[in-house]
Amino acid sequence: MNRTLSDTFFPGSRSCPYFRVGIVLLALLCTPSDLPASQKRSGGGDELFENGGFEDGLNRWTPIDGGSGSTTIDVDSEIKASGKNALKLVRKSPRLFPPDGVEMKLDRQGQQRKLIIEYKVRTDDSARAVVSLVALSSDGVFLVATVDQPITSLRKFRRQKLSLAVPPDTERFVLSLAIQGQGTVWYDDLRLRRK
Ligand SMILES: [Ca+2]
Repeated sequence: MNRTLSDTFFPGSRSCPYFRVGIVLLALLCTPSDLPASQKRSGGGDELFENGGFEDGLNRWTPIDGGSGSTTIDVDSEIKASGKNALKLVRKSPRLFPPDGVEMKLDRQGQQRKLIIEYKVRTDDSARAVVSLVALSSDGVFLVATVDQPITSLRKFRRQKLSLAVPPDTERFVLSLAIQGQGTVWYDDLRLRRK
């Protein structure tokens, strides 16, 4: 069962009929409540996550529901891409599912048709880093999701990019930073760009 579910998480298996099932399961983990009143913006159409660099600890990030119960979620002031902190996820379970991590709920800002998420990630041991972005309607119905390639064996921070074509009736998004397998994953420098 785990093997089947884990396969659905690979973007390479988008043609697999189970992929959508995996995404729906992911969306079911995302609740549309407790949305922030606003997100901090920068100029030029760019939009920054508030606390996307974890300089303010875990503020605005919440644990993903339904995890393995084997993961410690904290900030790391020793290993980071920039600033004084990065997010550090330490997972003991070697199983891939259920994934652990944190998520942030974001209101849609304007009528952009595409969102680009940029982040930096580092991994250790056999842990896998998986980032996903889910679009939800105003009543919390799952619309679409994009999932980045699982990242492993990355001893230095690397910049990654993930984009999402935004359906017209999107009201909000859920961004998830997850860990699967045993080991450590660090995330830092998250940015959101609109197109
Ligand atoms: Ca940082």
